[in-house]
Amino acid sequence: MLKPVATDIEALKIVDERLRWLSAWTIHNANHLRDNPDGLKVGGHQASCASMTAIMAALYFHALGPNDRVAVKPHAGPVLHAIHYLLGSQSREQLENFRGFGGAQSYPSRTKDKIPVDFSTGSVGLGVAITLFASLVQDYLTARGMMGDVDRGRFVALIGDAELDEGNIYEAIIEGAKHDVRNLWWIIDYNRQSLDATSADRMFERFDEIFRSCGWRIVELRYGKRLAAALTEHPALKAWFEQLSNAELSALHYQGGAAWRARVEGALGKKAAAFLKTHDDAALAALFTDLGGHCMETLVEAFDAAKDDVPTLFIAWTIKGFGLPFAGHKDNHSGLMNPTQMAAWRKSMGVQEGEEWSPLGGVGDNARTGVEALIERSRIAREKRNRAFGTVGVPAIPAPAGDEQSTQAAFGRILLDLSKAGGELADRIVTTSPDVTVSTNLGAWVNQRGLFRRTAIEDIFAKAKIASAQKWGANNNGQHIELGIAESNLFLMLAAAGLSGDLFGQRLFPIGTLYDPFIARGLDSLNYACYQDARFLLVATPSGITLGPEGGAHQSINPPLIALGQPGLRHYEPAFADELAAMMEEAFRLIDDPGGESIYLRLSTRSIVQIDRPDDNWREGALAGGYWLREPAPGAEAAIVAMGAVMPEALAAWEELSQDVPGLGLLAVTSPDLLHRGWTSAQAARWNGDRKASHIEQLLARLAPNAGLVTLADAAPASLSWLGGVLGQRVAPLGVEKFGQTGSLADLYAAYRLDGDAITEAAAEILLPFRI
Ligand SMILES: Cc1ncc(C[n+]2csc(CCOP(=O)(O)OP(=O)(O)O)c2C)c(N)n1
Ligand SMILES: [Mg+2]
Repeated sequence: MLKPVATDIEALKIVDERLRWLSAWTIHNANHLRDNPDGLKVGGHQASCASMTAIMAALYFHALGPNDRVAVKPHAGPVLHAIHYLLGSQSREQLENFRGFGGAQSYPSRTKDKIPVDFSTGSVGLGVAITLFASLVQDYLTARGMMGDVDRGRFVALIGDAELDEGNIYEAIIEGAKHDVRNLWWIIDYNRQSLDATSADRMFERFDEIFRSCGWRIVELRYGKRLAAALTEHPALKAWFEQLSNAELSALHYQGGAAWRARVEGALGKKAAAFLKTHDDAALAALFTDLGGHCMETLVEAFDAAKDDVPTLFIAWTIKGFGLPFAGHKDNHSGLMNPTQMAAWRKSMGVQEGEEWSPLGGVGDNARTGVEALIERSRIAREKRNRAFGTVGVPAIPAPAGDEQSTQAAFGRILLDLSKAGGELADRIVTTSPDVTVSTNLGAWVNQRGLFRRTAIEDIFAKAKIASAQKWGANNNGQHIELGIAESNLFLMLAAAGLSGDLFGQRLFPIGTLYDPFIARGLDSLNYACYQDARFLLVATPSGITLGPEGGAHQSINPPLIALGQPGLRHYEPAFADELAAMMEEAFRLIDDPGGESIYLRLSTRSIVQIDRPDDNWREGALAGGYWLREPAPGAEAAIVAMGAVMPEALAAWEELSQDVPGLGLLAVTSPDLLHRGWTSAQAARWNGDRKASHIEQLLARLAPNAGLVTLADAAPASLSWLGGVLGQRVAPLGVEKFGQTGSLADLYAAYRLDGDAITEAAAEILLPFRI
């Protein structure tokens, strides 16, 4: 029977036990009790959950305030659900459907879970780092007067120790140190086990040094109160205990009291006799498992003592699978308790069969009042302020004037014009770039709006009157957040700023710039940002072999294919400045729209002659993914289909070939991504009775059913070659399939078959098809 509740600590211990049980039961139910028609493993991580129930109880039922935000280690998701179940904000139905369709998700998900999830997690390391950037966004909003002190909170990451192998964590803390980031608690569940094995001993001694040198406070919670007292009393025992390797410790935790006894006896002999005499095997096991991360007094004390804003790394020693039969076993990561083991545990808690879901099952009457009071207080303490945020009007964005322009230069001009015009949108834009601010044409915007630093930094060059185009003083009113060269950080910054509406009740319009090929460097972080529906504008420039002399290492090939497969991110690739202006206007609307998405603009440094437009009819098509730049004759035999910076080659080839191919059309594709999505969703809708044709179907239906398409992109040809599948028309795809190299555009376009000759040959290929 559980003891009556004397203090909050006792109540917290009961909550800890309840969380351990409910998380394990949720996983057990999904794996052993629920129907499993597919016979597939359902899974769940009982050991990883048990490892941190005490830490999470101490946080959610004691330490967290209403503004604090938490990223929970992915495989502790069931504990978060159990917490909300106790708080009354999660239903039994959702728990029963854990890992089922529409049920509680395996890993905390902002968009799919029904409970409030501050940050989605799943790909280890990313949930940790986003908390740092969220704290930076909080500082930004506060400095700019968009947020009051009363709404500020702390950002907490609950981290598996093996997550610390992810390099993105170190990129983040380096960036955080530069920005003097604060209000972070990162809590390591130091169970010394990963998925495959026990973790390396030697490295752990170094992690604290790394963090310390980035300005963090380290709080090590190694021992619980009882174990600390016993080891202080027996220095020889302490010395022996502390030299045990991670693997030895884990093995002993698994083996239990008798094994501890044998090892202590073997190591210390007579010196340990008195100690061993006063502890039976069960007492020995209980004592040696009294690690800091399982000791409520230790946790509560540590959290209470760290209430200032210094970023703090807690290293909480724990046992993976604490309290479960496979505690400490190196293979326990996906270990599941069997029905017999679960039944024995249930009985030991005094829970009747059939009462397994009872939130406070087995908690005696005396204790119950105190626990219920604690839960109620925690519920109120966590109740969030209303963070509703409205929409921001997006003004029309005119195209910058100029007969010849590159899309990259036009991007800089548009931002500069927006800045000069002022208004709410301009004030809510925040730009960021991983050390390519100047080379992606953000310089003029930054000159206008300034760099953001919490503490002002003087522009020494300007003060010394040294001529420079970049006049970048930094202060707490600046709107550009400078990042070092770490693309993963760029995407995490965009993710955090792109969630500012939900997190802080203030919509920001984050714009991040980088070179197109280096998207790949931060790809999982970009996916992570999209996964949790953060909203931002990603401007990738320069792109393709059109970069010319700078060479192959900087020439991107496959980002349009990445975008084609990336949910939550809309790819636009303009050829002309007026298209770009329309796309930026649309991008801001999509960021602001609850049903919108993020946008990726693929731009170029190639200056091209702009097009004379008789009217605005192109605009709607350009925003939908494509439009006829040169109308085909009805039932035409062929069309050139081109995207982005190679449009001059397409236009020239169209002029030339039109003489021989009557009615030849030129289709400007502005978004293969949107065209593809429209095509597949129209097919799906037709089966639900909506007989509309998609945009690309309508465009291509203007041509003959057996017409041929020459597609042209400064990118992987597969970006456009799929267009042949829409109506079954033949395709000759031109694009880049080998790594780029240095050279003039004429040389490169000839070598990579993007020039007029290649287009003519491709046209011949479709008009005089090769027969096998
Ligand atoms: C980027 C990424 N790689 C691999 C995985 C698969 N994975 C999930 S948990 C895990 C090990 C976790 O160990 P640790 O962080 O120590 O957590 P514990 O379960 O011990 O608490 C791995 C490799 C993942 N989720 N994300
Ligand atoms: Mg671990």
